[in-house]
Amino acid sequence: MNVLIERNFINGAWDEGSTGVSHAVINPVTETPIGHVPEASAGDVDRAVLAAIDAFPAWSALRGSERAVYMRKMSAAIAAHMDDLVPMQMASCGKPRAEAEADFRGSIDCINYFADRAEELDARRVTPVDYDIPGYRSTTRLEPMGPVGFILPWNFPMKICSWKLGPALAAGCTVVIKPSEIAPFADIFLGAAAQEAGLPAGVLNIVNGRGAVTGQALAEHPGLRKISFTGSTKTGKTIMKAAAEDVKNIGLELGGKSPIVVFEDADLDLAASLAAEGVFYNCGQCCNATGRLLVHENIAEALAQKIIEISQNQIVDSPDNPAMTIGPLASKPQYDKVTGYMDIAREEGLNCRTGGGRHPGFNTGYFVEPTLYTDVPKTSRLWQEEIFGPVLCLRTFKDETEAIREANDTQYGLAATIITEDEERAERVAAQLDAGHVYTNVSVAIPPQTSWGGFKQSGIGRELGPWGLAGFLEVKTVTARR
Ligand code: TXE
Repeated sequence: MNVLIERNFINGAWDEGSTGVSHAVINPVTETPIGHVPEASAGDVDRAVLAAIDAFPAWSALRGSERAVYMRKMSAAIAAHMDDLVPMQMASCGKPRAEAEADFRGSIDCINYFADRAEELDARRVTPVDYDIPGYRSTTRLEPMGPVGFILPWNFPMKICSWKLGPALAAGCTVVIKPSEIAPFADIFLGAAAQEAGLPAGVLNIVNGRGAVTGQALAEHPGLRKISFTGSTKTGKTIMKAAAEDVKNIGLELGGKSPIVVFEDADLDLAASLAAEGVFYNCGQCCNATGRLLVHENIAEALAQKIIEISQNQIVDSPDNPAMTIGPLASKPQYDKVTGYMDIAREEGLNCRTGGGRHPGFNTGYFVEPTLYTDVPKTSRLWQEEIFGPVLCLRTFKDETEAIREANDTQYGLAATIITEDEERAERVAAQLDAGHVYTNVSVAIPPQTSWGGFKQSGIGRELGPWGLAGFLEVKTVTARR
């Protein structure tokens, strides 16, 4: 099967769209197209939403255990095509093989996790309310929200889609998906997975296109009851305004500028390896990238030296090289953004300890050097803003109070990492950090059983775990005379 499908998927069928216009999807290593996808118009979005509306009554009337069967068939279809999907994802995102595989494995795990939740929902769907008011009795019903829309990013196309798709299908919602125009093919494959699973027509629909047209049409469509979005804070605000028009529910998983806080008692090798991984994984294009390194002043230089060594040992190359550890940035806009911050660093006179520019080994491709800046002033744009590249900024602190204050001194609040050998301190600090997920002495894994989402301008709502499912359910209480 060709997993690179250049179509929309509407009402169970592949669809060319009505505009006759398409755009190229670019390989970030070669800067040449790997395929094209149609630009869906507002009319095409409307057809997809109407299909989701039509499919909703029958899909939501199924038992959760019946929906779970379809969901498991979908995750099996993804697993069955991994050999083709992984190279396609490496070519469209520039990901190392292991990271591309992890995107699909994470997706399979997540869909299966929510298939289990769909089964459990049958017993939880209607529950009596425990109260004693003479003459009254109440029950609480959990109802699916309705047809919903997803607007997706390009950094983990499959996993992030599944964080929304798993709970939505489990709850009984039907969906319209708009993949990112930068890396759409993994998400478009979900149409093929839906066909292989025998999913009823209209339960899952896919419309391709750019944000300002296709995404905006989806966010504004009055037929949807929720928009679940992952992307930039700026676009999240635009979607929030569009959704306000008819008071849609929203789930926003937005950017971050997450701190990694290293205390004086830390295991320095562990700290260096987690700090490097925190900004080099996926070439730094992670919403939870720990780009702000806060280190106790007594160990800052020793830690910086270790990070410089790790940075210089990275193998920056095309994913075709099995030994590579860091690929290119995923797109030209992202390359321009990251190298733009490196230009700002030069203008601000930042102390660049390694890297700091385009990678000199390549004439084509969006390759940049793994980079470390130290003594970065708090006022620097590199300290304040999400870079979304392999760029680490370091500042020092004197004591725990200062570390917590500096870690929280940001508009974002998605994730945070603490490195210390003192478990009591780790718990005390974790409780005081403004972040949706705090890690202590470990890599930033996101199992589907946990929660994902941010404080402050990192978003609204939580994905994954029971909270993810709750995000696609309405609560209805029915009160009657006893
Ligand atoms: O994001 P956008 P971009 C951050 C990261 C990155 C920056 C820009 O800092 O450098 O965002 O990336 C759709 N109405 N993150 O430009 O614009 C768009 O088509 C409706 C963080 O890719 O947010 C795509 O499908 N939709 C992040 C999706 O929004 C619109 C992941 C994301 O695009 C729209 C990615 C509109 N007006 C980027 N405009 C994370 N949280 O993981 C755009 N879109």
